[in-house]
Amino acid sequence: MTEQSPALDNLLTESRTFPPSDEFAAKANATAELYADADADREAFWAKQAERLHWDTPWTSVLDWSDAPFAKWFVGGKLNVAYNCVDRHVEEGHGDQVAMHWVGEPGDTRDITYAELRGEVCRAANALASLGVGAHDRVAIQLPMIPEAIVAMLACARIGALHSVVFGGFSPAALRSRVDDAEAKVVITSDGQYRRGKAVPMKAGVDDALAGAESVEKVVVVRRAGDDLDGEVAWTDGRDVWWHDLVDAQPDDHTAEAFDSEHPLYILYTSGTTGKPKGILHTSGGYLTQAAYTHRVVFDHKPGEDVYWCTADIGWVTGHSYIVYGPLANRATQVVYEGTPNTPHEGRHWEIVQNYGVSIYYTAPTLIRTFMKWGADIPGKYDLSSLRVLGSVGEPINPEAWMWYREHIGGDRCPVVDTWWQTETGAIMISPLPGVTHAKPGSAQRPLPGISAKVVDNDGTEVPAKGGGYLVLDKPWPSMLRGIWGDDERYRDTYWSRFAEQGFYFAGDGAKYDADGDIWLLGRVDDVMNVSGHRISTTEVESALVSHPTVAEAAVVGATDATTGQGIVAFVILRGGAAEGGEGSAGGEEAIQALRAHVAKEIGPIAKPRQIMVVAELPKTRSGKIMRRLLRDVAENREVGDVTTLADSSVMDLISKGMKSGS
Ligand code: 6R9
Repeated sequence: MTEQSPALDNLLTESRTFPPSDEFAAKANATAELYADADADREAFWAKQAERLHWDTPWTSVLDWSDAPFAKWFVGGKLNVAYNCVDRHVEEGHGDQVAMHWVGEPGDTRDITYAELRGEVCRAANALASLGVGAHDRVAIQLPMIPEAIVAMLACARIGALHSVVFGGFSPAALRSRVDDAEAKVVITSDGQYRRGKAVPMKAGVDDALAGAESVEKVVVVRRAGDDLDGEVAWTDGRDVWWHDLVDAQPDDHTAEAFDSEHPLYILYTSGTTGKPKGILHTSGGYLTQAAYTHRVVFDHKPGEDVYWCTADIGWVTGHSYIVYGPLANRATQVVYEGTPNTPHEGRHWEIVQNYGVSIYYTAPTLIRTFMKWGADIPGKYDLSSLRVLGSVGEPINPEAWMWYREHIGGDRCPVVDTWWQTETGAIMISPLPGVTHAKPGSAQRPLPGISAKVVDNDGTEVPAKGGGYLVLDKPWPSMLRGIWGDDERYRDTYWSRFAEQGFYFAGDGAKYDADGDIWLLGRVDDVMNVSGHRISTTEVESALVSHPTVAEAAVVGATDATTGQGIVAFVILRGGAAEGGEGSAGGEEAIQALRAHVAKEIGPIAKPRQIMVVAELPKTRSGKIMRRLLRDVAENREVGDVTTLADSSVMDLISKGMKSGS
């Protein structure tokens, strides 16, 4: 973070707006009155949202903030999170409703009803209890996107144990550091997983990770890849147990104990670009309240009518809040897909939307830009008329990608909701409300009813309309993190020290207001470049590049520059056909000059990239965030740093090679 004035040049000039149709607005879950209700009495507003859940014991007060920044919500209340997500719906007569249309990558499928899910979760809860897992114990889960992953999470919640889900593709070292930090007693994994049409081992990596891990007593192994794997699955007798041997034999009833509203629910480690990963801690009542509320109003979800699909992995917070807790608390019927979007073909997602009649689709900008790269003719081959709401999360969405999404996926009729939130916030914080908001491509717009956020300058003073600065959350919210596992000091330091005087939560994102007071997210504050004293966000230059017809995706970094402080270096992927220049080639000097001129025209000459590299892939984490830190290493001719959290670590080799030989 630089110490200079955070006033960002107001570079974007997006003026298109998309009001909701009367028909959508008439039936929408959200109404404009929600904002007024929440403003009139925030706590009463949140109490009303919490009342949609089943509480065994009612709370005595809504919020206790006396020990800030450690919040307590729905103080004294007791509930069981898994009961709320599963049993409740069965008891209310919806046992036969499909909870999950699961689609495996190789084409196998399973439909699981709420009654079946209850049986599975109860068996798994009994199984964990039989291994000696009880309330407050930690269970690490590293699984592919299979039903057992969701069942395992709910089984933990049911018995009051904390889950710590680790991405299926994370390295043994990453798994080990998370297991050690949380002192996990049990690890749940699978023999293997399907990835791009191939069965690849998983248990082998877990074995490597766990060598000498003292806290781990048992490893439970789901058989997923079976005979498709080459060779036997190594087994540690006494420690390892097959899921089917352990779980299938258990009774399918289990009495769910009610836990305190502040009982810990899970730990989720943020990818931690540097240093030790942070174990973000979430608790029960407030978290479930906000996950369910946001899922209902932001996606306009109607139980029994909609088919909902969030394409995230459960290893990411989006999978926790918008595959597991929010949708299940709201009795959703959802699609859960195991595989990659281009296996076996680039129309896989649209084929699934068509087959299951998906009506709500929630994904990340990186995937939308990938779809753009593949071309609009691919979704054009499928019937997407069932869709009615589209969501985006994870990064700022470029107006160009937003428009493409609305037009080619949403048929120009579906509202697009750009949802800003973080692992730490637990649930959506800033987003349009479909049926209410006049949407603007590229803007997350306003804090949700019940949520308060501001854009402030270095001193914590709110900036005026059209001003830029830092995004802060100035009031506690129900699903906020309750700390960093085992490190209260780091919690205070990281989030609460920057604006300690004002008591603001520092989100680490740059943002600005437009003339209407709507919020535009500009990426992490360390993604803000300083070129000759002008603060230019990487997002804005990326958006300008992506708005050029030849560019599918762009990543921009600031590289140290002797004259300008920082110089803008862009890495671009060209759209199908335009990419003929090939990996590392200049993609044609003329084409590059045209792109530089285009950025100058869109933003101003100051934003013209010093250098543009045409590449085939960009380095991304598994949640789809571009790791600009690595691109900065390349741009500054340094040894490329730690690549362990990349989805595909070979990408960096290709880019570095191209940089040396190319442009
Ligand atoms: C849910 C999730 C959090 C960071 C956050 C911000 C970026 C997420 C965004 C967005 C602009 C959006 N981010 N959603 N930026 N517009 N709609 O992504 O959690 O993995 O913890 O990342 O992601 O920079 O600070 P997490």
